[in-house]
Amino acid sequence: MARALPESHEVVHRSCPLCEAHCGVSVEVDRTSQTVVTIRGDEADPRSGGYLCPKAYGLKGLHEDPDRLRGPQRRVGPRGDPDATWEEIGWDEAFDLVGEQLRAVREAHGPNSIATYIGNPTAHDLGSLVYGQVFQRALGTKWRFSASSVDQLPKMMSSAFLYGNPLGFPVPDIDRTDFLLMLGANPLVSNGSLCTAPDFPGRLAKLRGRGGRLVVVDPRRTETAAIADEHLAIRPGSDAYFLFALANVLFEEGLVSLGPLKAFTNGVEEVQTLAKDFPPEAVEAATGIKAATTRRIARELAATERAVCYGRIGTCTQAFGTLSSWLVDVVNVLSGNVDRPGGAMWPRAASGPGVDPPRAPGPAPYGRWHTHVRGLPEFNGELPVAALAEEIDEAPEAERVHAMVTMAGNPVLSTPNGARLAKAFESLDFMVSVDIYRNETTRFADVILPPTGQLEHSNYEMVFDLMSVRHWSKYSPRVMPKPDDARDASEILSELAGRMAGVGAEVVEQVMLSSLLAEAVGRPGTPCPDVTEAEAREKLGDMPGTDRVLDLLLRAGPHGDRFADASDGLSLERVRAAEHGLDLGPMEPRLPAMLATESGRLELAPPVFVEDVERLRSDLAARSGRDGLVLIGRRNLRSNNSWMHNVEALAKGPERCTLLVHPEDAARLGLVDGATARVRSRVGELTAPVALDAGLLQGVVSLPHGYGHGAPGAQLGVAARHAGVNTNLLTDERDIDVPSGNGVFSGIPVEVAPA
Ligand SMILES: Nc1nc2c(c(=O)[nH]1)N[C@H]1C(S)=C(S)[C@@H](COP(=O)(O)OP(=O)(O)OC[C@H]3O[C@@H](n4cnc5c(=O)[nH]c(N)nc54)[C@H](O)[C@@H]3O)O[C@H]1N2
Ligand SMILES: Nc1nc2c(c(=O)[nH]1)N[C@H]1C(S)=C(S)[C@@H](COP(=O)(O)OP(=O)(O)OC[C@H]3O[C@@H](n4cnc5c(=O)[nH]c(N)nc54)[C@H](O)[C@@H]3O)O[C@H]1N2
Ligand code: SF4
Ligand SMILES: [Mo]
Repeated sequence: MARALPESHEVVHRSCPLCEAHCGVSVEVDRTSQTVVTIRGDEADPRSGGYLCPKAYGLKGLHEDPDRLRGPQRRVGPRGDPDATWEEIGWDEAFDLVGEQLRAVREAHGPNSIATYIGNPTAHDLGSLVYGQVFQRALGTKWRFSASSVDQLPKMMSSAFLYGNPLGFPVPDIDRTDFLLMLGANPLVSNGSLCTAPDFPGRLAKLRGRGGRLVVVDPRRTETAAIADEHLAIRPGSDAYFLFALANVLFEEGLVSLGPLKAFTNGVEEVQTLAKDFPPEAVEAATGIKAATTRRIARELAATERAVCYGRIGTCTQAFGTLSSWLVDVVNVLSGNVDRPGGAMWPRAASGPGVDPPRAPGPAPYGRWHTHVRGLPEFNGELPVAALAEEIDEAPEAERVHAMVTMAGNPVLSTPNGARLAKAFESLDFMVSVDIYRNETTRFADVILPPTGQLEHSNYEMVFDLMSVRHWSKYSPRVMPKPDDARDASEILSELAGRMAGVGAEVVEQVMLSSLLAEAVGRPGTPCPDVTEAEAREKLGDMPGTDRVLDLLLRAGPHGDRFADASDGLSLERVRAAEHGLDLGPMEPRLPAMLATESGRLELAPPVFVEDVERLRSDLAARSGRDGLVLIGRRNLRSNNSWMHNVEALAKGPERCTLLVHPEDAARLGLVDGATARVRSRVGELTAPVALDAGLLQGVVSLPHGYGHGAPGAQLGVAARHAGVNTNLLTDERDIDVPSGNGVFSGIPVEVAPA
């Protein structure tokens, strides 16, 4: 029921930037006091229809949080010294200091001695995304790290090698499918990942309502498993066996049917040969899933007209992350469920970076350089963060990382062996963090540069246009006034880029615009070959940075107006005018035109993946000898990785950082509900309160990530009172998914005992 809005109040509609769903929020603001009054779900948003999860309400607390940094800070005292103090400094002084120090390191040790780490919120912020790239280019370093290598890097590998684009993720068409086989995802809590589908729970209910089936494959009976038709409790890290077994059955029972893909797919016979080694009976002990069940699932996949297999973080952050991610695609291809409604499809991203039109065909961006210590391969321009600490504390002096830049990341809590990384940070010559908090990571910085908060600048969810289940476009306007003397991420990063390149921020802006224009207009192969750069510039006008970039991307994008006045295609103006967002229709088939592999074909059996199958095979034999406890992770509806823990409204309530233990394991270990357990792994040890969970597979324990607050030097008053422990004190930086180098969080061998 609409209530009358007080005269001084205004409602601004935007997207919630806190997870990939990007639900529409309506923020009511009192313009007299400039305060957030309420946050509601935007019922007119075509994407989310009013749905919100509890985190959205935390946007008010986040905006008001007194601990959120409002201006640059400089540490006084040695790095890592618990008694170090922090002083506020002006922006010019901060930029000068950072510029001087980074240039000094670069001059002394070369560009690769400066490492960057880009965290997850960057993906949810257009300014950080676009200008973060510009800044990294100005630094000139190849030692780039990001949260991708503790997340979806294996899926990017699969997309790059099979289809020719690391960001061309096949998206499960959950709105039209009748059979969803979901591995290693818990969207009832996470709200979905690599699949932007606001109100994921509602969409799953609809799937079941139309007679469709949901099968969840997870070591724990999760919130999602609980509403599924079937839950298969799989042993951690064994998905590749299960998926190979599905492929095996499809081949053996003559159920393979590629449909139109047959005309342009290579490697099917090779996959068939590989799958021969993994019949359901041979992998039953490793997966814990009965052979008969695996056979039935394979038949159901093949028999259901519209079916799709979807794997997420549980299939990526494990020892066989790349193989599992690849095999999800293999199963979809073999069962004829790629590129058709109800299967796995590719959206045409309204702001489509590098995907639409497809990039030029070529080899996957892989292994062009390697880390110094372990020789781990680069992928898509970045190195695996599991190797970051050793690149600082173990690499030869001439090669090592001397300075660190973090942007919207908290790797001390979110990457394997966080304790070692924290120690390594202490030994740096210089560190700067672009972040809104002084936390477990940024407390090691010499300077922290905080950008405006999400409500204080405009935004557009560019990355997630690439993985949405429908074509949507929504602009998020600035909700709250930009405080005096505050800087947006775009301003901070272009200023820093200018310092590194020895030019002014204005020049950085011009160079960036020119390079974006060169990709968009004026020559064959660009989306607007008949538009000249001068014409495009004139139409874009001279509005501030991020908005102009967005206008360009939207207009040149697949739904864009291509700079034609008569067109009703997208432009910033049009998207902005639709304050609740635009629905541009369902996904449509895009193959083979979208393929950008070297051969121009769908490469189902890339050599890097085929080679790794040997490791999988030898592990199958080794598995039978292992019977200890293994650790997995989980997420909570009121928690967001490591950084929403300072919002009281979300942090309060029962202890969430508990060690889940199966009751029978607990009895054997002498643990009871609420007791304190000591957990030990190769790299570390911690204690955590025990919570019994009969929904866990026996032999598996679970601890959430993102906790372990209360570090000296951090400024997180609320989080410190709900500190919890850092599960990444237990995860092992040596344990990686070999092809991608991705961190492993699932299946960590641990010993558990009463504390
Ligand atoms: N054991 C284990 N570890 C995991 C995972 C797991 O499942 N288990 N999950 C992994 C996954 S999927 C991810 S994505 C990573 C996340 O890893 P990270 O990206 O390293 O960590 P976050 O917790 O997302 O931290 C975000 C940081 O950004 C800051 N921040 C928030 N908003 C803004 C903003 O608007 N601008 C700027 N500049 N800074 C901002 C916060 O203060 C915080 O420092 O963690 C990974 N780590
Ligand atoms: N509330 C909330 N929402 C979030 C986040 C958050 O921190 N809190 N983080 C966001 C981020 S950055 C991401 S990447 C997404 C992730 O989104 P999801 O992929 O849905 O992540 P999780 O909820 O961690 O679910 C992963 C599931 O994998 C299971 N699992 C663990 N090991 C294995 C295994 O070996 N095999 C299989 N098959 N399953 C396994 C776990 O038990 C867990 O249920 O969530 C996003 N949404
Ligand atoms: S699911 Fe929650 S956190 Fe994610 S976008 Fe929607 S409201 Fe925000
Ligand atoms: Mo993530």
